[in-house]
Amino acid sequence: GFGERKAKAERMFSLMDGFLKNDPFSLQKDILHHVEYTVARSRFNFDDYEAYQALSHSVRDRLIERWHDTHTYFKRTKPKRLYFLSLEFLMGDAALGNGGLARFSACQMDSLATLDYPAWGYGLRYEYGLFRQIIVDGFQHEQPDYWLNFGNPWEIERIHVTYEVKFYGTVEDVDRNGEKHEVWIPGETVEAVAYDNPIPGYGTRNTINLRLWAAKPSNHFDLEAYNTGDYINSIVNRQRTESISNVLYPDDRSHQGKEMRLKQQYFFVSASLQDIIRRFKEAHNNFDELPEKVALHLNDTHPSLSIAEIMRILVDEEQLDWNKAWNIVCKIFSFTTHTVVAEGLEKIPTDLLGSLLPRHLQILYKINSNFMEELKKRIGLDYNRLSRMSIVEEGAVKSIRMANLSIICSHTVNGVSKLHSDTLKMRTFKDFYELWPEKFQYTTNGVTQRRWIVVSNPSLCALLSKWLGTEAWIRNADLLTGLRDHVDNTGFRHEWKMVKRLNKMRLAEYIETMSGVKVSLDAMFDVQVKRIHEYKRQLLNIFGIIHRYDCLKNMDKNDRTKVVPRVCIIGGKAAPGYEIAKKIIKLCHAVAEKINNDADIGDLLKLVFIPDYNVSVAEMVIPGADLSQHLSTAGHEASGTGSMKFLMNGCLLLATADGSTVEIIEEIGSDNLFLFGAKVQEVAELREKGGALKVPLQFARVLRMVRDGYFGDKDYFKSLCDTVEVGNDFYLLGSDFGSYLEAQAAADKAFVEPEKWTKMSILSAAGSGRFSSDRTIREYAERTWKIDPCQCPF
Ligand code: GL9
Repeated sequence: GFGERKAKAERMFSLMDGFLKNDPFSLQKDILHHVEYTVARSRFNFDDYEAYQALSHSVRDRLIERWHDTHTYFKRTKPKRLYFLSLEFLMGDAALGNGGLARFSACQMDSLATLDYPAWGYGLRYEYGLFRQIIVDGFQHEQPDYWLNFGNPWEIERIHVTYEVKFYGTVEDVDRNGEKHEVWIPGETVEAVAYDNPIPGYGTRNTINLRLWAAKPSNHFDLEAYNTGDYINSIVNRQRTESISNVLYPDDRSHQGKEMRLKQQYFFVSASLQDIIRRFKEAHNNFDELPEKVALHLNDTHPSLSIAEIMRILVDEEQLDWNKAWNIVCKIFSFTTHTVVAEGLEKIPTDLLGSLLPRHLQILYKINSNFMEELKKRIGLDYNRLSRMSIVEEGAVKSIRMANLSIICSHTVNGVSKLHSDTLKMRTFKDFYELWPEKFQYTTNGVTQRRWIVVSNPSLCALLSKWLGTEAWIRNADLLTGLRDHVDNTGFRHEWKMVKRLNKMRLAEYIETMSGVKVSLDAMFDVQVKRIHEYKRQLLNIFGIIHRYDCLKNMDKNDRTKVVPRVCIIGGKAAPGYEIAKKIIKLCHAVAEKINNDADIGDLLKLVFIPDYNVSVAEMVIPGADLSQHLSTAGHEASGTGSMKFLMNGCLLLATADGSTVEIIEEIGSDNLFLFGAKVQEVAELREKGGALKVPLQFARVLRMVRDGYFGDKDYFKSLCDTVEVGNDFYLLGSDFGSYLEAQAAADKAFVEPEKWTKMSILSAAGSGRFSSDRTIREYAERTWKIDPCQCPF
């Protein structure tokens, strides 16, 4: 009874001596304890790394305690839970993701915990995270990131939370109460082990879980192989199964139809759903309540095999009637798509799927044929439209369209910005929008101010709290608008400038150690950091720099004194197989080599490529930037989240009207950023003009310089130059160049008026509140997931 439980709890509590304490003395005691008993070094003799280990174990203990309390509370109160399914999480030290999509997942976990939502994240524990980029002679080389080498104190290995995941095999008919049923007889079994990563909320005891799966060989031995004496080969085969969760695929936005990638996806989906269903069944004895208790979120199409898997579980294992199962399933999934172009959407060849997951392929066919029947009733026999909307793509390689599957089965389809969502409705998924307009929503992305201000910019953090008179903005970023009240206060502006200067100093030191280039703190720090992609137009930036260099060279010595000095900083990784992106990196180095060693130029212009751009580097670079560039051809960047981090840190944006920038303008006003380039509705027309397009002379001149070998490696850069030649310039660098240079000139002009610049900087940060992932998560929770906060008491 209750009294008994209470007495037991009290006794436990007295034994525990209450919760772990957070005062310095208690922490010191704990750290020493862990030095001796966890790290197994003497308290009188340990090095820095061992001190770090002991410290992290002391923090970890506190996280575990909160984790337990939170989950006990969730279990007791039985709220509807959100399961956030993502193949990528870019947490920081653990680089288990590629770029924006993965970092956004990490920011969302932070907000889910902080806002007390009963949520779990599920992902894969890749042993090799995103490759490390090293630059040799200006070329990118990839090195493995074996991040687990020195152990990972932030995870908890759950050796008892394991599930079998099956692959291959055949589908056979079985008789069940006189009815014929299909069941899967799998051929290979792999075991999934859970690794839990506690995610603490800020200003709450709630600590949620990010559960990552690792593969290990199953204990189900292949008896035959062992008996036939092929012992060694059996062991080797067993070890091969471990490789499923070994390595993260480093290609953003392109799918390759590789078997291992499909295996990873199913491995992830199967383990996560077994875990979720087990938890649901602990508290319920039928599935009617599933939609009231469980929300499953598909972070892009990567986990969309979940749909087929849950149908298989409900129909084949739980023996629900197909229609009943389908009705339940259609109420639990929501889906966010992070891409723009139809070519970027995931497709799985049916022969690959059929061999790896034969039963799932059957299920997908059945889902599709039911959908096609329903569709014919709604739209008639419009065969073109039917074939566009089909889950199955006929053609040279018959394949499954994961986006169509996700849309059909989800109650909500989310875009990541207003502009992106319009593109989805009008272009990419037009057919579906016309069928189900109510399914289509947008929830603009956001980033967490806890990491992107509090952790990475402590001086700004202190300044904000001082002038806002409260730390409440850390949980409520809308309060940042309060900065507008102080924008005319010279004392405030002075402190604001000092903070920026301090961060520039920190960044300058980093640049010097990384690249040996000494930079002037009086120069404008101009930054473009993100994955290297043609559509993000790092090449436009480099061409702008070449143009600036060319102008300086041709300028009268006296006129040079009027030029605003710049430190141009570029960073980002290219997908290993993306040749053009790799050439952009090489060109950046070639141009830097020339400019930085030109005594004529001195501090007026510097170009540095920061190698191995990652979360830690971002924490250093973003607070130190004066200007940041977001140059995607309008209509190509679904949202963009880097810009939001710069904005929060009082960095001015130079950007196209693409993705979330459109909404940033709504918040800060077009006077407070440097906008340029073709608008999204102009892009198609410009492309049609092709060879007849007008391109400024300066662009032609810069292109000629690169072509003629002014920066060396003439032959190597030829194919790169070809991509922007008139008539072939898909991303419209040429036609946007004039407008780009004007925006750059406007930035220079503003920079020489420090008071004006500082005001723009303050107003940027003041308008960044909407781009907190707290707002994003609250919108998702209320509109899409329909979940309520569930705050653990104490
Ligand atoms: C992306 C989009 O390209 C970005 O515009 C968007 O901000 C993020 C998050 O929604 O998602 N989609 C995508 O595949 N990537 C994105 O950054 N790429 C990587 O994650 C590398």
